[in-house]
Amino acid sequence: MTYSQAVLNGDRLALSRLLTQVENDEIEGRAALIDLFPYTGKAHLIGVTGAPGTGKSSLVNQLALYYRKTENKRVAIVAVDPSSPFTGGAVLGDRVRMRDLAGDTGVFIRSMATRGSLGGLAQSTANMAQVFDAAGFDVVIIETVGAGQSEVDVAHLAHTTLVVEAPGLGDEIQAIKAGILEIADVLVINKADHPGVENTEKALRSMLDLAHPPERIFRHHGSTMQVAAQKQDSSSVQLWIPPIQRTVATEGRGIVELIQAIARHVVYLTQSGDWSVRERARLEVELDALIREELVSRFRQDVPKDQYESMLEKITQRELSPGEAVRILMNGRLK
Ligand SMILES: Nc1nc2c(ncn2[C@@H]2O[C@H](COP(=O)(O)OP(=O)(O)OP(=O)(O)O)[C@@H](O)[C@H]2O)c(=O)[nH]1
Ligand SMILES: [Mg+2]
Repeated sequence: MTYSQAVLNGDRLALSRLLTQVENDEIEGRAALIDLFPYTGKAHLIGVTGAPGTGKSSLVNQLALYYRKTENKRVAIVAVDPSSPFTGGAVLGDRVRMRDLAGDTGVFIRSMATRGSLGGLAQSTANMAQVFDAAGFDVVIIETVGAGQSEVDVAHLAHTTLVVEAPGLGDEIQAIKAGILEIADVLVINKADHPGVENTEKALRSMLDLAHPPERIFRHHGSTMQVAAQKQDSSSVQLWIPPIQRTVATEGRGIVELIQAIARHVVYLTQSGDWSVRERARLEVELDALIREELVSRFRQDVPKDQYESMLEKITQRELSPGEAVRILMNGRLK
């Protein structure tokens, strides 16, 4: 039996091995993704991002517990951040709390061993999410540290992105810098037991007011796509304004309300058609990436290395422009 079949049958060991193959972009992993693709498209992908130490892992832990215990959903967690408690590098308190989930076969926790494998961090995360989706996990939670473009890319995989802030970290400013507010579907002020919650909420609210023009801009791989915020013919579909939820992850406070906010977002996505828009954008990114990769590899096979090198030399000497060189090389290839 292949790993894909075993994964579809619920074999956890096979799942674990397949995830490694997929993460390392091995041939077997690629083949499995093709086998599994027809079984994907059902899971709800939830991205959890935010500055280091805001309590993302603690929150993910609480969300997973709630989905398991109250909604009986199967939950997969992908921790992209290497410093995450899920990788085992955490303080004792965090590891102890992870025991709530240990031994539960409805939960699968996986951390990314490398930052940015061959296909890029976002792509390998997307591939892992596809495997979990096919394996029948209802919810796939992806934790990343919101620090740069790669995290924003990862967030774009998700149907629902939570941006986690904490009072008193000056992270209002960080949020703007990283453009992270733009990707938030739900804003979470965790550590609401700390002083300064009011200020953080006020700052976020005023930024939200600024950030919500009448139409929404959906960005992916450099191009910008305008998505009508409201369907012309349907007055019942409202524009989604990210709610601000307060939580104390360590005590489980605010979790039910956060879960409800996420559920409302799913309803919004479905009714507005945004769910399909996001699916399509994500699959388009994947398709384009694979096409690009395939074209480059065919090109490298067809064009001898010395020919390529001599072209490069001519370009360096300003005898040829890169544009002309491409035309010559491509024509040579196609004839
Ligand atoms: N007081 C308080 N502490 C919290 C809360 N949530 C998390 N913490 C603590 O904050 C620390 C960081 O929590 P994590 O869940 O590891 O935060 P993180 O955002 O995943 O951290 P990185 O993955 O390293 O970026 C831990 O010591 C938690 O126990 C909270 O709501 N209140
Ligand atoms: Mg973490």
